[in-house]
Amino acid sequence: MSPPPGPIPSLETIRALLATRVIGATLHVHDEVDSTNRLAVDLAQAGTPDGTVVVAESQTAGRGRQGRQWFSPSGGNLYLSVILTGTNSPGIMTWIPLLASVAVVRAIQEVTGLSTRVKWPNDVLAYRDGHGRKVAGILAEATGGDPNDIRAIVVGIGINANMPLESFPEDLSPIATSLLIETEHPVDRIRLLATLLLEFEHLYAHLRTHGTAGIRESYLPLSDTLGKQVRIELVGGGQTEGTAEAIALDGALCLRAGDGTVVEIRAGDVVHLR
Ligand code: BT5
Repeated sequence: MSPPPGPIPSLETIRALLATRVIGATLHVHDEVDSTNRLAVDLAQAGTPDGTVVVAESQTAGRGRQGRQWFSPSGGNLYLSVILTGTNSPGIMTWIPLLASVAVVRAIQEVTGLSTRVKWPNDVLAYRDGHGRKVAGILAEATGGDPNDIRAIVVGIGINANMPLESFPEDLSPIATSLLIETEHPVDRIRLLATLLLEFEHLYAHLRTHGTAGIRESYLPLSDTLGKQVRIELVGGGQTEGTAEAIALDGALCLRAGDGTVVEIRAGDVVHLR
């Protein structure tokens, strides 16, 4: 495998490759930050325009969901946050990470040819030898505090692009992977970024014009969870098991329990059982 390419290119180089009109029209590129999401939340609160993007070469405190961490070394991955201020309808929050996961799957497919799938709600997995390994993670956060009065949504995306296996910490190497590991070729990160933002822009425009139905339609064939027997580890403790049967109109996962009842899950961690 080739060594990962060098540091993230300049703002001008990235801008020259972007074909988007809204997403990335305002662009911040940093070498090292604590978290692009943290920075993006601050920018959103200061009134940055819809579609502002923050990109960093590395993060010292990359965030996952529920206070978890995102391993974010320098040397060839993508860490970015997109700030959305143009949609604040109640219930939209569940769809934004799903939209982002569709954009990630499409961009990876287009740039590397690798097919990936989505573990509900938004873990992007690459499959090899019957095992799915996480190649990208998404974290959507709302600003404003009140779920009925969302001012902005910050969508953080981390993609392991050119990270070799030996760079993963021990606890991640069995469950995580990178595009380099899966395809055995280094990926042009900036092309990946530009493609991702373009896919994101198309889906976002569609969402704003036509609502969530189209996003749901795009998401369903990419879901690796539907039809599977799963265990859901619920936010705040507890767990439930059943068959992942459908995605509800608001993006919730519908789970059919052993007794035939259907439960709708809006937040939790899915473990695929079979
Ligand atoms: C996520 O959380 O998957 C959301 C990750 C979002 C990261 C982006 S990077 C840019 C932006 N700025 C931020 O600060 N964050 C966003 P969750 O589903 O909770 O998964 C976290 C779990 O994934 C961890 O507990 C580890 O098990 C695993 N993990 C951590 N780093 C990883 C990595 N680089 N690759 C694959 N898995 C990882």
